Amino acid sequence: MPVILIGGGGHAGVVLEVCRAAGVPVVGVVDDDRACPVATAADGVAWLGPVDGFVMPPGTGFLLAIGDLAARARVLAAMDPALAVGLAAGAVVHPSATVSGTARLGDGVVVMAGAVVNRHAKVGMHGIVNTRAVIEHDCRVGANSHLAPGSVLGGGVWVGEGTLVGLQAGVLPGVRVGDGCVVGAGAVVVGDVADHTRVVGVPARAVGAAC
Ligand code: JB2
Repeated sequence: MPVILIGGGGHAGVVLEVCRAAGVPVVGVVDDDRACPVATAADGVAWLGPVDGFVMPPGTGFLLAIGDLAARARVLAAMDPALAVGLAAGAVVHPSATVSGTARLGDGVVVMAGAVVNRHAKVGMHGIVNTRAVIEHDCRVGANSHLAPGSVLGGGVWVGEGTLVGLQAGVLPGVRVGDGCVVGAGAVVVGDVADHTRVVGVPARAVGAAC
């Protein structure tokens, strides 16, 4: 299905390249800023208008292409829920990523170059599996969560919705990380993390609430 990117910044540029590598046609970009980086002659992507009031053309799906999780949630919340589900594009996977045939990716998930999603893992709608992230067997990742570049979830890890696992962070096998959490870059999570908690360090410790 041809897709429209929602958001036209740095993250969208990477999503655009994943789509092109995967052979998914990109119709254009929707962003409040007409001069957003992706809507340039170099990328050859049309600017279709601002987010507010944008109506998806028939036969197209959308990919959330904003990196910030709070902004993504705001955009989703402003959509008609039925429309948001009905028009979300299927998952888009870079050809250099490895996704097990038994893994399940929700609509709108983007799997970037070199990532691995192993046996029986599940990633919820609009998840970001960023460059070289690894999701081991039997993991569950909730909707609209972001596994940043180089992050690793051990086998059977559970990650809630709207959670960021930062650059090169790791979560040990079987650990549960709640909804709306932030795992700082390079942290190693060795025990369960309550909802809306920010953890940093090795071993990771809570340092307050995630905004
Ligand atoms: O609340 C919002 C909103 N916040 C940002 N509502 C709407 N409708 N649009 C929003 N945006 C749009 O997302 C901005 O207009 C802008 O075009 C785009 C954000 O672009 P930026 O390049 O600032 O960030 P990004 O989200 O594309 O990338 C970030 O996240 C990635 C995961 C960067 O930190 C990247 O380095 C990172 N890899």
